[in-house]
Amino acid sequence: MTRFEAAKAHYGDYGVDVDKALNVLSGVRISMHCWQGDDVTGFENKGSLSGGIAATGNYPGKARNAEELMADIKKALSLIPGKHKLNLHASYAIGGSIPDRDKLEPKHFSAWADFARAEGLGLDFNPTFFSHPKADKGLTLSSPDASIRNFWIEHGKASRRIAEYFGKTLGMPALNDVWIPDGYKDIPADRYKPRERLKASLDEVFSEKLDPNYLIDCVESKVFGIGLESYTVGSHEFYLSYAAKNNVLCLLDTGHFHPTEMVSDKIPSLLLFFGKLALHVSRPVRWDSDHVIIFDEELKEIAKELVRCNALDKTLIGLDFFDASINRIAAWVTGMRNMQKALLYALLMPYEKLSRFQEESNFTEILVLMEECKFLPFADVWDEFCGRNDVPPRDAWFKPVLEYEKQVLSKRN
Ligand code: RNT
Ligand code: ZN
Repeated sequence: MTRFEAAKAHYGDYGVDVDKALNVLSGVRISMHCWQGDDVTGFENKGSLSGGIAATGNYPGKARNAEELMADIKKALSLIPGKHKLNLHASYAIGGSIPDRDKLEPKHFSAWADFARAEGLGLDFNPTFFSHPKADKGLTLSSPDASIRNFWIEHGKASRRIAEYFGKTLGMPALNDVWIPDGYKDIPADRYKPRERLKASLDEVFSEKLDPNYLIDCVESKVFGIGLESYTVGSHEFYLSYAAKNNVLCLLDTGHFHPTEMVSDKIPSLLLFFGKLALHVSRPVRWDSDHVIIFDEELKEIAKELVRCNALDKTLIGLDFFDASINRIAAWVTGMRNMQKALLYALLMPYEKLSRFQEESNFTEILVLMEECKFLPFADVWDEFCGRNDVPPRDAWFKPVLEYEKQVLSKRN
């Protein structure tokens, strides 16, 4: 009997169908964010990262252009089981004469569409409302200056068209995620007007009717940014209300809430009121919202909610972290595999039994069974999943990354 067969029998004792779990996991596409590959630099070369976010560290070998970024993405994906999506930012347009962001068009991203098609990937998109001279006051869609606001409104509209194009050309809907940095470092004199302006700007951004079969719109909230600590225009209440009233999604970035707030707990509530759910899975550490995701309690809890709410088909799972202090390909692979591990862990839990216990108020049984589940032979099922998908099991994926670092990354400077 192999370790996998033994594990399967062990799970079987608890009524868990391991093959079914593996099949379900095979169908889950996770959107891997391109920006871990180059510390959110993008291809415009207009200056440093701004907008209340920061990538710290200077690990050698970051991608300097589209060719290198694509090669690194391919390397990472070759070590991650399954088929996925790639999440792009507007600052990653490719070509000779790229216009300013208000004038971007689908054609400036056709090289990415070709790449995605060749690699069997879906695409998602993000307008880039930061790292730009017109965002240097930390205000974009909520700016009191109408010309600044209009520039960013045009950028928002352009981005929706690009996302719709991705959806159409790849035959898989693309998420367009509006996140803006807008906020104030110190206590504002007026919290109302910036939000009033943001609301009106968003109405304009979303005014063009595009095909919902290919484009999924969402807005992403945040609690604070670096240098913008006292007030965020696009707060959670603001966007949750906006999304509910305007038929767009409210994306939950798991790094964007107060440290004791559980994002997992928000999932069922949103699912009851929205047809779909959009996530940026990240890991908050003190002031930073973007550490590489690890296999921790909250990640497992998020995965459990997605599984037991039967929401895997309606959730757009994207990752959002950027660590510049470690090998960037290892960061991607660790995060993507951890998201999948958490989903597998969740898929291997005996929910029917646990939920019946809850309905019958058998709380002792729940405690005992949940604790036992933590010791079931999960790792053997994970190794089987890697094997079935032709990628290295355990930490065997790391050797090829080191080899690539030696052969390719170390030659960049
Ligand atoms: C910032 C938001 C946003 C960005 C990316 C790069 O706090 O999470 O999603 O991380 O757009
Ligand atoms: Zn995010």
